[in-house]
Amino acid sequence: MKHRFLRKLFLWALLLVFPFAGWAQSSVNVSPIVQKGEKGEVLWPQVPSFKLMGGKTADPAALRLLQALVNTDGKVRLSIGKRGDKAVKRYARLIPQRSEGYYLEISPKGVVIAGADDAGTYYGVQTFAQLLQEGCLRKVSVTDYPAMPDRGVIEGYYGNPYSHTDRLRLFDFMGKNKMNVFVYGPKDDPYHRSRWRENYPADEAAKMSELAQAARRHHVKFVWAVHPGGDIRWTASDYKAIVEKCESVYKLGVRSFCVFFDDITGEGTKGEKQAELLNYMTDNFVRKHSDVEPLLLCPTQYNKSWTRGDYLKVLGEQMYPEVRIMWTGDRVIDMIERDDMEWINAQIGRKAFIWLNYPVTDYCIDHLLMGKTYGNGLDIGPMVSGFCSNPMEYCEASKLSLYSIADYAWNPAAYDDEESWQRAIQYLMPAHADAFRIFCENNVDLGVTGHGLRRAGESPRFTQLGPQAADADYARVFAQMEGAASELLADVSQPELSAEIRPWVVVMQCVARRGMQVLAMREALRTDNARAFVSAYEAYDASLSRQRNVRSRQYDGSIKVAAPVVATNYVEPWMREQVAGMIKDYKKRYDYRLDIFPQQLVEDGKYFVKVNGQYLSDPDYALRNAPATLRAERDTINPQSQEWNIALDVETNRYSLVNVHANRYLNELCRFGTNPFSVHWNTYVLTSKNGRYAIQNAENGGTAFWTLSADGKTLVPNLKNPQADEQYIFELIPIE
Ligand code: 14T
Repeated sequence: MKHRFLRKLFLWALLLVFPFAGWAQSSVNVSPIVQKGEKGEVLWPQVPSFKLMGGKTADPAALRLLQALVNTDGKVRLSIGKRGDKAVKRYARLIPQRSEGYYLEISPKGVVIAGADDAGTYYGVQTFAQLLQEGCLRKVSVTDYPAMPDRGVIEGYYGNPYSHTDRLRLFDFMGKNKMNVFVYGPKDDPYHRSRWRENYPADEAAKMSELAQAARRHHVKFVWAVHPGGDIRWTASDYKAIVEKCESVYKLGVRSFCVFFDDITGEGTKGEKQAELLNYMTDNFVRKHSDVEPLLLCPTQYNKSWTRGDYLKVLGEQMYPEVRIMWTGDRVIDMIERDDMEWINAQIGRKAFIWLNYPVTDYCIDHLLMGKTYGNGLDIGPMVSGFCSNPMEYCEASKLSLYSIADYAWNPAAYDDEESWQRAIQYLMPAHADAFRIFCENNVDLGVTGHGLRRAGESPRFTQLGPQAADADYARVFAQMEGAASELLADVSQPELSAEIRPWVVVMQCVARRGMQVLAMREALRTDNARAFVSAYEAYDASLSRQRNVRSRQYDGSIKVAAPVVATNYVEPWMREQVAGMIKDYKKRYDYRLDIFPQQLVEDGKYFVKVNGQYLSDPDYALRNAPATLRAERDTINPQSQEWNIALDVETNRYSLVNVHANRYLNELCRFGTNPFSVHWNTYVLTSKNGRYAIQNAENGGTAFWTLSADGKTLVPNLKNPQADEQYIFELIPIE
């Protein structure tokens, strides 16, 4: 009672301050942001009961949703329908001439929800649903429509496919966020790819048909994709098999289809054959049904860096114009800009359908991508035929990005990545938004990968500390992190999301605790307390071990098991550097318990590295990607080009080799790396025998030993991995 009174009082107070507030996102968040809207005073402090007009003719999905939202046994008029329906006839001129658009009005006369079509009516109700969350009804008028025709999700990653409930929940989410297409193409569904010729077994067929139905209830087009390129031979029987497979999926209730030719080699990659197949399917399947949509194609050359020959032109010229073609941008993983669209659309003679490889993590599975969705052009709406996201195999966590992608694709001109991200956080974890925000802030960048995508802005509270910060400031940041982790671990409000992120939350807790121990170690050195230092280091190490044992999706038959990492861009390297430096310092000053630190085969320092009596050198530091070179003579002009800093990385307990002259490091290919240094690739295992050393790659870099090239002039990783015994070829000679 008291609560309600206070809310009323608050609303009246607001009204006094803003007699007629314009469309403000502050009090009610409508997402995606509407194209045009006005919001005014409160007309009904409490949501009234309505008298429904147009219920007989309106879109069934819209009606079902509406009836779950409001009472319809009252007096306030609520007219619903689409262009041409009697109930909304008087509003015809106000309905936007855009497919999936709608006009929504709340006035003293009542509520009007008038769609340009059925989807529009449904989206009008979705907007109404969001407005109702305020608990009252304000004067409102909204004219809204999407900028991009198809907006949605492609389940197109390698890894554990979504569960049935993941997909059902996703469709609900998509409806709420006005996304209208779901492309079903999980790489690890055998009936999609490896065994594409076979029909789904009964139990899976039943689920597929339930999915098609469920998608419809949320105005989501369910597009079933087939991936035949691995073994297709373009024979008459292949053509027949593909149409038969589509017919069998059609019988399950699916009405939209797609063919993927990505990530294949050989026969399947031929453009003219792919075009011929898609035309054949159009003639012999799509056009045989009145209710099947034009096909969609994912080409083999689906990004600019992979284009060669006339492949795209052939598709553009030979394939029926109604077949849409997918595109990931300049690279496999890329954000999309105006120039990219101009280029690809000219190639294929139609508007490309964007397959955005974000927030997919099948190539960096230890990371969760929870940062802002930024980098896509705000002006490409008219140039795309669709915009879909390939998400993470973590369906709930992916919704953080999907929320913003929905916002962007509906209304790119109004899109603000920061603001949209803040709303997404609130939407997904309303009960723990602050804790969840801290979690997201620390799961942003993905590190060095072959694809090159990086995401900026990780761990902002940490990076804002700057060089002048006191330990107390650091302590506050780590305490916040630890507090957020504990709060999220105890969450019961969002069980599905919490279960998915849990392994990363545990890791964040460990990271926060390690951070605190780093500060304790600093304090111990300052106060000359060896015992305190040792116990802080032991606590640090215990958290590190706990963190390293965390796994996600570790069960029998799991396709991808993750070893979660968090805050890898700034916090982790800082801790590593701090701890390494402090251990060095400690060893100089104390003898107490030296056994607890990582044992060093080679002390950190400057060395000559010799093989066969020759000096390992960096003779030309201007040469990018140059191989590590052996020189018989000492370099008298640049002596430092033959000096190496060898250092133990305490995190991985492996060694890095950095040339003193130009600070270039040797990578896993025994070359001077051009990518940023990464401990996961560029630290090596050193072992010794009779005073000689072997150097071996590890982790992401593989297991090859470093050996002499055939001409004896450079080093090369030996991929055949012979006995370690033969690899003790290095002499390490300390300098000074
Ligand atoms: F079809 C494409 F648009 C596409 O992106 N295909 C795959 C996709 O299933 C995967 O999720 C995505 C991200 O890893 O990239 C494509 O897969 C690749 C790309 C590569 F460059 C697989 C191996 C690669 F080397």
